[in-house]
Amino acid sequence: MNELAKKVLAGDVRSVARVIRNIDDGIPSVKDVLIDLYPHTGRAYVIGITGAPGVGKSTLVDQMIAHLRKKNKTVGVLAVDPTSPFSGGAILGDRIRMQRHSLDEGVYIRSMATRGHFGGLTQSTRTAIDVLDAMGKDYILVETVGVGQDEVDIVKNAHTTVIVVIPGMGDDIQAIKAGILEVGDIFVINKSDREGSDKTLSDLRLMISMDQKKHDEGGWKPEIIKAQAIFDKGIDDLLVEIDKHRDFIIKTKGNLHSRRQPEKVREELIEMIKIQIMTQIMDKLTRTGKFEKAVDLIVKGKIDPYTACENLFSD
Ligand SMILES: Nc1nc2c(ncn2[C@@H]2O[C@H](COP(=O)(O)OP(=O)(O)O)[C@@H](O)[C@H]2O)c(=O)[nH]1
Ligand SMILES: [Mg+2]
Repeated sequence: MNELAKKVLAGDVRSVARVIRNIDDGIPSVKDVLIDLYPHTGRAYVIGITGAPGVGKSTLVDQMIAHLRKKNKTVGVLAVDPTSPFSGGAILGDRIRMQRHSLDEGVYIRSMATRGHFGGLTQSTRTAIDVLDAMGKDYILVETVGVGQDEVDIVKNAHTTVIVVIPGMGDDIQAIKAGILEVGDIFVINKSDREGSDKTLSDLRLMISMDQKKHDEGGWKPEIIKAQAIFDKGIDDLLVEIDKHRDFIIKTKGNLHSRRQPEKVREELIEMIKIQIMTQIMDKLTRTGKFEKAVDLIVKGKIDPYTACENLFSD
């Protein structure tokens, strides 16, 4: 077995950090580690926490860690920021918010930001989840910022997706309707110490009921929870609801191996094939200088991009 993989399985945090950094940087040799880790994955329960910047996701995650640790559960955290190409301010804030757990051996916190390699953040997050899973964490909390397809794709890796909103986000609630409503298993109205949480509650209820199709078919009916993360309120309710959702998955799917369902496997494999093809072809085209030559010809108006692209494949 790969030495690094052995250390990850033994829970060595420095090795885990190294592997995740290699994933983040798109270092090809990390694959050997992942192959050895794969048989040890599928045990952790993955929770996605998403919502606009500043709604209190990190504060919530920090409290969830504390509650889970009281139950003797180990926790891995990935703070993912699709909006920033480098580990920027948001992620720094996440780290600070969860600082009190940094010396706890039962907690492992990492941030991830896209570095622009082909795999993209969705793929690297999924892989990082595998690493934390293999290292033996019971729960993996994935915090993501930003609203959009990236975020939706990232939370697709979770067993339970928690969407965090705050009171008075009328328009924003309309905005989340677009893509993210259907991936929300639980909604948290955080900062409910502020005015307007009842209005937000009824707005959300309405939106969820309009999405009724899902529950008519015996699907999961998303719950809405009021919370005040900084005052440690609503966290127990949230964890109870997460447990309920977990039971629901087991009841309807038979197990928690969502990643071993044909539909998921297909999706994941296609993603990997895309990356592989892209990497190989781009590698060759840049090495031989053909890519830059094509760029140059297009820029000079000597060829159109359609023909140029075809030419790159034909010889
Ligand atoms: N009033 C109030 N403020 C909160 C609550 N939860 C978090 N905050 C504050 O909201 C700000 C942003 O929190 P943070 O967790 O970094 O949000 P994130 O960007 O979603 O991760 C911080 O100043 C928190 O102290 C809450 O329940 N009530
Ligand atoms: Mg945060």
